[in-house]
Order: sequence, then structure tokens, then C-alpha cells
Amino acid sequence: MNPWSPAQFSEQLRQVGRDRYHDKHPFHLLMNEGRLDRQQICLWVANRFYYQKNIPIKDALLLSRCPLREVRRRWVQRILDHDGFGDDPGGIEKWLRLGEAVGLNRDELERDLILLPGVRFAVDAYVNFVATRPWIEGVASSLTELFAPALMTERLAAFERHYTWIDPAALAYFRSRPSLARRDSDHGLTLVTEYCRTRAEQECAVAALRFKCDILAAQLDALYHHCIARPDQLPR
Ligand code: AHQ
Repeated sequence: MNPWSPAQFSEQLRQVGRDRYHDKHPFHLLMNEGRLDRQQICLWVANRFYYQKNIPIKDALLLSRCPLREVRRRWVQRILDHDGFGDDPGGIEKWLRLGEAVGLNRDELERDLILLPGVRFAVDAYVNFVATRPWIEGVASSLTELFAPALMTERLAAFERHYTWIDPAALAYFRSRPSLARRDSDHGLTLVTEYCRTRAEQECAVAALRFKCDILAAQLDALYHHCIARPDQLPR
């Protein structure tokens, strides 16, 4: 099979997002309509924290599997963005502050005391995928961020409009992330276009992105089941 052109390959990747990205998940739809209560927001913040704190672990594993210095010297920025560097406290610290603003304490978050099994398993599967697959498939799996800026912008507006009990300063992560997501997904798309040359390699990249969409959806499935779908939790 002939390889896709760069434009065709990019379109294949973007179609995955149109079909499967978690912006369309019922939990996010309820969130963005302002229909979640405090307990449901707390559960989402606590469980997303587990995803966020594992991102730099995943990125460090990808670095360890990538032999190309030119790639590593740019990819390393992702770790600093989350762990912080110099005066920048980093994204993980911003999530801890968001947790405190919704009524959680740092210890509950850091010790995974409110973590749902389905979220743990999905996030751990993402880390394991990057730890065991070729580095370029790890890059491809991060391309869900092609679709993240629009979702985070919609989410920020929803929080500012519907969840006014949360200190707006605690939404700093959602203000800062979209530009970093655009930067990172531009870099990731350039890498997969450059290093996925054969049709087989391109299809592996598309499969990796599809897998990552399932990782994101599985986390929301666990949250939706636990705090919405159960009969005693159905919206009245
Ligand atoms: O805040 C998010 C983030 O830091 C990352 C890193 C990236 C990756 O390397 O897989 N993915 C990602 C995402 C973040 N936020 C999610 C959201 O819904 O707020 C979206 C998620 C992504 O699209 O992959």
C-alpha cells in the first residue's frame, strides 16, 4: 500500500478526533452545560489529577525511548510544563490549587484517595503504552491535543458561567494550557509526518491516536458510571 501524503495522513489523524475525541463524551457535555454538582466536579478534579501527574512520567518514558537528541531537546519542555521550572509552578501545581478551590486537600489528591479503579487502569495503560511501544507511537498518542484547545476554551467558559462557587483564579490551568497544547500538537504532528514514512507506520500512528482517545473516554466512562449513571445519582 502506498503511504498517505502528508495532507492525507493529517486528515486521517484529524478524523480520529472527529469520531472519538472525548469532547463529545456525555460527562463533558453535562459539565459544559453546567449540570454537574459540587461532588461530581470534585470527583472529576481528583481523578483528572491522576492523569495530569502521570503525564510527565509518560513523557520521561518517551524521552528514554527516543534516540534523537533534536527530538528530546524539544520534548523535554513538556515535563517542565507540568512539573514546573524556576518560578513557574507547573501544571500539576495548578491542578492542586484547583483541587483546593473545589474543597479537596492536597493530601487526598497526592495519595490518590479518591481515585476510581477505571481511571487508574486507563491512565496506567497510557503510561504502559508509551513505555513499551516505539517512541513515535507515543508521539502519535499525544496528538489528542490537536483537539484539546477548543474543548478547554469551552470548559473555561462553562466554569466561569456555571460553577461560580470556584475561585476564578483556580482556573489558571485552563487559561494556560491551550497555547501549550497547540505548540505541542504542532510539534507532534511534524514528528509523525517526518518519521512515519511507510503506510504501515502511518496506520500504527492512527491506531495509537485511536487508542489514546479510548484512554480518555474510559476515564470519563468510570466517572459517569460512578457519579451519574447509578440509579441513586440520576439527574432529577
Ligand atoms: O491537560 C492536558 C495535558 O497536559 C495533556 C498532555 C497530552 C498528552 O501528552 O497526552 N494530553 C493532554 C490532555 C490534557 N487535557 C485534557 C482535557 O480534556 O483537558 C485533554 C488531554 C488530551 O487531549 O490528550
